[in-house]
Amino acid sequence: MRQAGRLYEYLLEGVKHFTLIDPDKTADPVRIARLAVEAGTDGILVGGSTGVCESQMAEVVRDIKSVASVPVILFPGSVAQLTGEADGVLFLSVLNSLDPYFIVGAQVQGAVLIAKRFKSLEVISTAYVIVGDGGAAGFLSMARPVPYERPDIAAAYALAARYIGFSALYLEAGSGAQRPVPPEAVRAAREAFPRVLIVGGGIRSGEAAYSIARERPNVVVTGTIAEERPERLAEIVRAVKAAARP
Ligand code: 1GP
Repeated sequence: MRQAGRLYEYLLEGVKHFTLIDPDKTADPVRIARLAVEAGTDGILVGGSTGVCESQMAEVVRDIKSVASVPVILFPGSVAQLTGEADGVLFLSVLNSLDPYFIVGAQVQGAVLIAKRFKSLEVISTAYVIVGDGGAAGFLSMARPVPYERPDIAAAYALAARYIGFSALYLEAGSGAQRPVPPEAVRAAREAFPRVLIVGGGIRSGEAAYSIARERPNVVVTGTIAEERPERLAEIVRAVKAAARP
């Protein structure tokens, strides 16, 4: 079930690099947004697992949009991270959570907010699957992560996401993960899921980004590196684009 929205069409084209900005971890979101756009990033995700409320999200997204020429998309860690200031929202369901709240409970609350207050947001229904380390996202959403060495299980989740009808699938190793999602798991998910595939968590080098982008997900996400080693961002973006060439 593809969405016809402009943002969704944009996500579907080729292999892109997106930068995650977590307002709780970033002292200066505008600086990171500028840096990311200069490095050639194709979009900005805004969100985090903890410590961000609606008014802060609205302000941060507005500030980022004032300097970024690329789409800005909400990546909410909770219902409190919704705002109408962004171009769209990854409407996440943590498919491998053990707690129904993270599969559908938060979504019921968020859906009403979007319908009543944030109608302009393009909603991208996204199966969020935690892999390996999982980081804070995995821990807080009570996920049972897909083991790093089991691409077959990643593929099973991808198939389930496809048959349920999600428009996107996000394979998440967790922000700051020791290891990213293995390319084998990305390949298996790519074969099973023909819509928008997003991969992120623990990508810290051009080499790692390249080996993931070779499997042709639609979006490769990095967050932490822009904070810790901003000089590496351009190399990572270049690697994603190089891998995307036929
Ligand atoms: C987290 O996938 C993103 O949701 C980015 O992770 O901060 O490790 O780059 P990193």
